[in-house]
Amino acid sequence: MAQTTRELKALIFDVDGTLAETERDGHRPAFNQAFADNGLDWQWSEALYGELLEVSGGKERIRAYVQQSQPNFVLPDGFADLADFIKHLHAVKTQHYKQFAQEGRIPLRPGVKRLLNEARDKGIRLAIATTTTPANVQALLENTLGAESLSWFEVIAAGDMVPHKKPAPDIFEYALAHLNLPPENCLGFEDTNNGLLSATQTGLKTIITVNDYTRQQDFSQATLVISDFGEPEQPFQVIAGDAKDAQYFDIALAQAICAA
Ligand code: XBP
Repeated sequence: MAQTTRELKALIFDVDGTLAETERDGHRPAFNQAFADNGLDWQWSEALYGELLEVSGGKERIRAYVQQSQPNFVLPDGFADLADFIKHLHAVKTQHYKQFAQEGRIPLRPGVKRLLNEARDKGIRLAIATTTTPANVQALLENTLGAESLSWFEVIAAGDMVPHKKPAPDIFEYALAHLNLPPENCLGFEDTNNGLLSATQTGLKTIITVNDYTRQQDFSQATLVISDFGEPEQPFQVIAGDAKDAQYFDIALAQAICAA
């Protein structure tokens, strides 16, 4: 069987916490607003939300919270069962998230726009592998990079497109299949241990950009752990791995990591 050359051909990005601080700036306040809209006194503090983030998927997160913290919850009238009510709550939450994105409340993280544009200039293909909903990805990209940016990504693998959410490998496998590329020609980008497990199970070398929710997590399987992608005038901090003296994450560094 021919040896696969480790030439970089595509970058596969997680969204929440990687492209933007969406958990802090978007999802958590959107969940709380949806709870209030539905007469629930549930308020997810930053600390509680940090714990709840162990559960991938907003609908799954709400269910885990009810089971763990709301033993006396009574299903409101008009809903067939808990799943039906959670689906309603999540749809309301998604509307609030989209509104926050439209209001410009969810900016991209440092270096993201620069890296995406450099990849496009150099013919490196782009994909997304995220647990959030396609609607949320569209709202974030449209309101930070413009409507045409959706076409930059050959595949936007998101949410319920796959049966098992992160840390299962399904969503990254879906992205690789639609790129029709082996993992050796791609790099994964994540911010959580769940996401790292998902990406690395497919064989992807994975770069972690940490944030306040994930800084203390186990990233021992990551190829490189950095504070963020950095900018020429705002160098990143290297937390683990070999950044080859780079001051910020660019395509040259990505190519060197892929080829190593
Ligand atoms: C992060 C998640 C998502 C978001 C909330 O996704 O686990 O569930 O927290 O979005 P990723 P939804 O890191 O894979 O981008 O409510 O739409 O699930």
